[in-house]
Amino acid sequence: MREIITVQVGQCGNQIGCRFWELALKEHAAYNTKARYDDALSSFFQNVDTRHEPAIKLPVGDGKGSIRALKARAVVVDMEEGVTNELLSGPMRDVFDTKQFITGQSGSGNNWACGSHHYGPMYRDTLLEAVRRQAEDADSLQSFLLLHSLGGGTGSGLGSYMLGALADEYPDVYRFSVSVFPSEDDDVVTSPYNAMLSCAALAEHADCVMPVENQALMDIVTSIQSKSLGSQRGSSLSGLDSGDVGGRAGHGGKPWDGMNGIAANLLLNLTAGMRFDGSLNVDINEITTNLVPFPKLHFLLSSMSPVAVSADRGRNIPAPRTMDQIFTEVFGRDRQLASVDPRRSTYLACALMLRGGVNISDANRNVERLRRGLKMAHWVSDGFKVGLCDRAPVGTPYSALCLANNCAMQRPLDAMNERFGKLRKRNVYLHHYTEYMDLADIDGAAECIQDLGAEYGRLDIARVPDTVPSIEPLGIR
Ligand SMILES: Nc1nc2c(ncn2[C@@H]2O[C@H](COP(=O)(O)OP(=O)(O)OP(=O)(O)O)[C@@H](O)[C@H]2O)c(=O)[nH]1
Ligand SMILES: [Mg+2]
Repeated sequence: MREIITVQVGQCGNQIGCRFWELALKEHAAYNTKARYDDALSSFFQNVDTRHEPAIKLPVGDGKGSIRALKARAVVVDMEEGVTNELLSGPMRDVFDTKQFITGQSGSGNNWACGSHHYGPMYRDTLLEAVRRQAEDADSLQSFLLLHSLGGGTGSGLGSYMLGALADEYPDVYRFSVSVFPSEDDDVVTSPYNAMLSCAALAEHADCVMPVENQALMDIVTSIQSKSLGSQRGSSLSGLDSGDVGGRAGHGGKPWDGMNGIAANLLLNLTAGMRFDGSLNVDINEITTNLVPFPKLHFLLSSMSPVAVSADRGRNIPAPRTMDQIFTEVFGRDRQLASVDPRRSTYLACALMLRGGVNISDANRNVERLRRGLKMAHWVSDGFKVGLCDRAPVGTPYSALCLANNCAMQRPLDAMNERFGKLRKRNVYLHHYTEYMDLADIDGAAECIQDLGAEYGRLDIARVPDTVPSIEPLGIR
C-alpha cells in the first residue's frame, strides 16, 4: 500500500482539488461495483465507519471489506474562509472532516511574501499537525501532492513554505505539485512576483512539478466550445469532451469550471495507476526516477487525449477517437496544458500513461510511428516510460496522458522572467514584499529561474525555430 496525501492550498488549489475528489469518486462508483475497500482505493481514500463516535478508521484487510464512508487523504488550507466554507457546505462535504481544514480569515492579499514569511511560520505547527494526522493513518506514505496556483498569495506563498516544511519533516516522501501558472492577462497585478518566487521554491523543494498554464486551459476550453457549436451543426470528430465547459464565469470572466475540470482530469489520469489495477501500473515515484534526469529539471509538461472538462461524462460522452489519434494528439500542440509546442524542442524524458483497452504493443507501435517527428536527447531514444491502467475514464474506451520533460519548458520560464522584470525594473509593488523579506532573496529567486530556463535552453540540442517536424500520417484503425 502506498498512500498519497493531497495538500490543497489557496482558492485555486481548493477549487481544483474539490473537482478532483468529485471526479475520482465518480470513477470509483462506476468501476467498484461491489463497493469493496481495496488497496487501490486506499491510496487516496480512508474508509471510515461514521456510525461510531469517534468514527472508526477501517483497515484494508483482505481487500474484500465493504466501503462505509470514504474520506479524502487530504489537508485543506486557505488563509480566507470563502472557498473552504463552500467546501464544507457543498456536495463534497462528507469527503472531508473539519480537522483536515486549516483556515485563516484575511487571506495573503495576493502577496507571496505574506503567505510564505508571515502565515508560514505562524501556522507551521498547525499545518504539520494536520499532515501528521494524515501521515499516521497511512501504512506506507509515498507522496505529497500539492495543488495550488502561483499567481496569488496563499497557494503560492504558503504552498512554497509548506513544501519546504515537508522536505524538512518528511525528507523520504516524494513531493509532487500541480501548479497553475498565471496567464499574461492575469487579474492579480502582483502575480509576476508571486509566480517567480514560488517557482524558485518549486525548483528547490519539489521532486516533480506539473505546470498548468491558465492560458492553455482557456485556449482548450474555447476550442471545445467552438467545436461543440460546430458539432451541433454537423458531425464532429473533435475528441473533446464537450459539455458544461463554461460553467460559472467567475472573476475575470474566465470559464473556471471548464478550466478546473481539465486540471482535475489531469489528476485523474496521473493517479489512475494508483487508484485502479493495471497490467503495467506506474507509481508516482517511478515518474521521478524516469522523468527527471537532472535534479532541478523536474518540470513535466502534460498533455491529454481525449481532453475532458466536464464532471459528468455520463452526460458528455467525448466524440470517438481512434487509438492512433490519441497518441498523435498528446504529442501535438493543441492538447498541451502549458502553451508550448514540445515538437520544436528536445525531449529529455517522456512517459505515456495509458488507460483502458490499450496494450503495450499499441504503445510501442505508436511510439515507433511518432518518434521520427520528435527530437530526443540521446539518452532517451529508447526510453519512453509506459504505464497501463485497466480502467479508462468513464465513457471512453481509452485515454492517454503524456508527461514530458521537454526543453520547451524554457518558454514559460522565460515568460515568467520577462513579466517579473517589467515590475522589478521600476520597483513597483516591491515594498509589499520587502515588508516580509529581503530584496536579495527576491532577486535570488529570479536568478534561479533564469538559470533554470538557460539550462533547458542549453540542453535543447534540436531547437527547430520555424518548422515543426512532421508526424507520419495517421494509420486508420
Ligand atoms: N485555473 C484556475 N485558476 C484560478 C482559479 N482561481 C484563481 N485562479 C488563478 O490563481 C491566481 C490567484 O490565486 P488564488 O488561488 O486565487 O489565490 P490564493 O492562493 O487564494 O491567495 P490569496 O487570495 O492572495 O491569499 C490567479 O492567477 C488566478 O487566475 C481557479 O479556480 N482555477
Ligand atoms: Mg485567496
